[in-house]
Amino acid sequence: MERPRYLGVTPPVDTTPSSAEEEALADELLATLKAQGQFESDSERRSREVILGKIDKMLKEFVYRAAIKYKRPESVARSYGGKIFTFGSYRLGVHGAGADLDTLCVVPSHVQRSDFFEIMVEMLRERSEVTKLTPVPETHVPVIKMEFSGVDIDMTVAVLQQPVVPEDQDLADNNLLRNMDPVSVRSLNGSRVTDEILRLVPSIPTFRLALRCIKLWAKRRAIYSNSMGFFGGVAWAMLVARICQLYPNKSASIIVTRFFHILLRWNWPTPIQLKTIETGSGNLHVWNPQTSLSDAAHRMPIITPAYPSMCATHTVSHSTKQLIVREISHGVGVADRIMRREATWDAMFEKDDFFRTYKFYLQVNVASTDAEAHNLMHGFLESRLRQYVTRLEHTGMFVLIHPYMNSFDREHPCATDEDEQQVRAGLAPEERPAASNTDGDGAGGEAPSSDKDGKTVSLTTFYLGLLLTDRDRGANGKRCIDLSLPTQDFIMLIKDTELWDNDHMTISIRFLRQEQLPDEVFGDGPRDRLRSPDSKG
Ligand code: 3AT
Ligand code: MN
Ligand code: MN
Repeated sequence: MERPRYLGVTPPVDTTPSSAEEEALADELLATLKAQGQFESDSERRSREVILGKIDKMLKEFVYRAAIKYKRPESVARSYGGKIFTFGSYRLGVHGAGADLDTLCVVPSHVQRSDFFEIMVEMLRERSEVTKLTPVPETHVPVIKMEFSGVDIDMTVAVLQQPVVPEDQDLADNNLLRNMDPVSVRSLNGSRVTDEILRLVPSIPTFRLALRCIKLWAKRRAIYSNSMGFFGGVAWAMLVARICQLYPNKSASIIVTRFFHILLRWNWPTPIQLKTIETGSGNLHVWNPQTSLSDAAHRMPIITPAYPSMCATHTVSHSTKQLIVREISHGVGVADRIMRREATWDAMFEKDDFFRTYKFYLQVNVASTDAEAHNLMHGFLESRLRQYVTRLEHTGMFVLIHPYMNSFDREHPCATDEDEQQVRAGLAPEERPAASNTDGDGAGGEAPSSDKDGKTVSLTTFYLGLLLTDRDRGANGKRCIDLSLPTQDFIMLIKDTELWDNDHMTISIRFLRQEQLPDEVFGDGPRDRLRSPDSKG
């Protein structure tokens, strides 16, 4: 069969090159991203390369030590290899300064995953460069988290069904997945997907520049989060890659503009895919809305290109879909103004106005006196907040529930029990009479540990913006809003996890009117009045 001369599931829309003007706009985009601090420095780049080299050496030593453990002869133990791969934003070449480094350790079949979490973790513990070492073995994709020479590292592992992993090992062959354990398949997937995306775009430099623009836009507009029901890094990358396929010779400025226009008109749930989905020979589940009810329920499916293809956007809800579409439609206008030179690229990266948009909000507070446990709880709460949104959606009282991607995290020194209770309940400094003694006053409480009796409370706050239907108005026009059922239900769900520590943790949820929002959510900006889609009051 002859290979089509284009990348993607349909022919390109336009293969002509960009005009000089469009090229100039792409150069301006690059300059704006640089001015916004979106690129790492040369020294940071070199430092990451050195770190990768060191980790690769450690990996080979680890494979050797595992071989010795299983009584392989010394003479061959050195020949089993092992190789490090990268994935995530670093592999795509779109990482910012301070981004983490996602690495995958590929090891031969004599190695057990448990060895990785024992021998490798021990080797890392002995290194002076390593801090904040946190092995997370029991999870969907097991990972060792750490800082290596100050750089955040996520380290995953995949065991190949072959005796040796040579230096030129490639991960593209689907046959590698035969007889492989499912955890290794999942771990391998991150790397296979990023590699495949790069193979499927016509121009990698153009793809990178356009993707950097879209990622920063999505973060500033607060719609960048898989766990909260928006799109994550891989999904944004696939969307931009698809537009690049449709306009193979256009510069990044046009890719960005077409991105908004095409997505605004996209007929969801028609999936976005970069190539024909491979059904594969194994029995791994491949995304298929014809045969799977849960696949058919995906609202904005964006499908990963590497076998076994999955939907990267399964968390999108009724509400988050509306929000994504709303932002895309806003983006269309901004992109068009930039193209007409009525605005500069900075307009693309304006911050969201979440806290000025709604009349009512829910404030979800989790507080703990154990900072380390609190950290884990924070991640758990973030991953479960969607379930609160779903429960609220089911009440039928809302047109929209808007989960805010960014949480507010701080440590409060509390001098008195009363103050502690108020902090735990999520009361802002300006709402707490006792707060002046602890938060601001330099003499009283700047160093929490110096407080003899006082405790330090770690507090995490998430917000949901609420757009109500008109249905709940009584005869007198007054609202009657009772959210206690879904709220209690959600609180029970949070308290039900092993991470919950009833002696040190509290969770509270407050219903706030816009005027009641604490000052901190407005940052340094003016606390101006509501501008809203919720003008009905
Ligand atoms: P940053 O530049 O790091 O913000 P990124 O795209 O590299 O963007 P992550 O480091 O969070 O984002 O994730 C990299 C990849 O790791 C994306 C996905 O393939 C995988 N991944 C992330 N979180 C999870 C998770 N909870 N479970 C499984 N895979 C995950
Ligand atoms: Mn990353
Ligand atoms: Mn990561």
